Amino acid sequence: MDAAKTVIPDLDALWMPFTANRQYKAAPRLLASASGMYYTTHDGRKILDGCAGLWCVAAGHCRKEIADAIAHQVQTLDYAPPFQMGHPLSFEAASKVAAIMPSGLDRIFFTNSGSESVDTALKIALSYHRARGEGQRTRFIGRERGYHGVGFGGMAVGGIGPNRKAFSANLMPGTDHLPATLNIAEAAFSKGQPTWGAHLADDLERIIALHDPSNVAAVIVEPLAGSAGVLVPPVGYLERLREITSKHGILLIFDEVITAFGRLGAATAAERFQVTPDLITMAKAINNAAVPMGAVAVRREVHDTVIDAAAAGAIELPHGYTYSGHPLAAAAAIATLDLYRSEDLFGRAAKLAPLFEEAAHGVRGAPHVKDIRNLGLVAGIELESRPGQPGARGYEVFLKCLERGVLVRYTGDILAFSPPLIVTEAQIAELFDTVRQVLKDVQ
Ligand code: PXG
Repeated sequence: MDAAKTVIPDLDALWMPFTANRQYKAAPRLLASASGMYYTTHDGRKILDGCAGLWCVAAGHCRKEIADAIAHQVQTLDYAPPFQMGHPLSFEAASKVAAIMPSGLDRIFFTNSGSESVDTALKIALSYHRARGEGQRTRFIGRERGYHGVGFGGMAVGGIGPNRKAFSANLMPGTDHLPATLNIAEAAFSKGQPTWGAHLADDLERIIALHDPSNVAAVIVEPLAGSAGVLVPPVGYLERLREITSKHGILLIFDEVITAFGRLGAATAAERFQVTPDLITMAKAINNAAVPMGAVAVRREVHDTVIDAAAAGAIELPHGYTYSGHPLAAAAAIATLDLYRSEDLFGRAAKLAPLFEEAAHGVRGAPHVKDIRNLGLVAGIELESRPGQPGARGYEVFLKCLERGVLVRYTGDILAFSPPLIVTEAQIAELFDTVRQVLKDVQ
């Protein structure tokens, strides 16, 4: 298709997700094609992808190996029911995912999104405690500013106020929240993990004591919080969460929807931080986002406990999706994981990280910059908000970067950067140079 000739379609019927629909439709921005590090817009402009789509296209766009695997699969076996039936690729994909998870987390449940992975993990946690005869362990603890998707479970453990506001009375009961770890007064412009803030994990002891440990099922956190604006865990913080949860028999869930598959320079954040949770939720880069897919990796003992508690012939976990382990998604996952390995993309992310860090922090001193945070191939640049207009400046920077051919993500007045792991040194420089220039032009 000639991208330059793409016509803008009628926009009315589509209710767009997490979008200011009226504002968008008044001045639409359409992407027509993509390749490697670049998108092409409907009017033929090339855009450097500074955020891997939405943190998900880790191997770069339209990779031939992945496209070929999907094309072959759709003509071979388009769909197979996943309940009481199977097809080889979902088993193969599970083995490949298990192989790169932390040691012991080698049982894989497939979903179609991060939100579904989170709700699945919460249900597995409840099922595990019930199977052990501790069915009273029903409480969950999330964290302020955490994002765990948009299911009722994920929203409840999530900590983003505006996402919860309209649904407040209907959220899953019995959830508490740890404090967020970001403190700009104490840790502004930290490179990598801040040294301030490990003590915030001690709040977990307080919350657990309030409800009694015997009532708490699981703690869920993003090891590095992405959506709420790149919150890097303080040194020692995740270790402390692990210590406290283990002490009280509480499961620890890492929501790695953003961090899994190389983003931090290792297969998982768990590996990067050397802290092993009991469950890991993932999605996005699991198959380079070519077909919707998510998964939960489960510690074998947790899996075996649920499986072994059921009567012979009984369905052990009454949970699953029509598209769990979909043949196209599984084919894409196998091809993607092979690409990650053959091109050593996780290693590449680790090697580029110091340069990426320098480039991101090179924006320090530009107008409006309040904080810069980074780890692996993730960076966040927090801007001072315009008085009385939170988010307006972030939106304007996003638009102006796009005009100059660079796609960045913004959340309120925080800019987020998470390029595909194939990004070059020159493209990293272009990304942050563009932002620096744009900041000079923004009120
Ligand atoms: N958990 C985490 C940690 C996420 O980042 C989800 C769950 C939900 O995944 P699904 O696939 O249901 O959307 C996410 C999603 C952003 C942004 O700009 C981040 C996400 C989604 C959309 C935008 O930061 N993360």
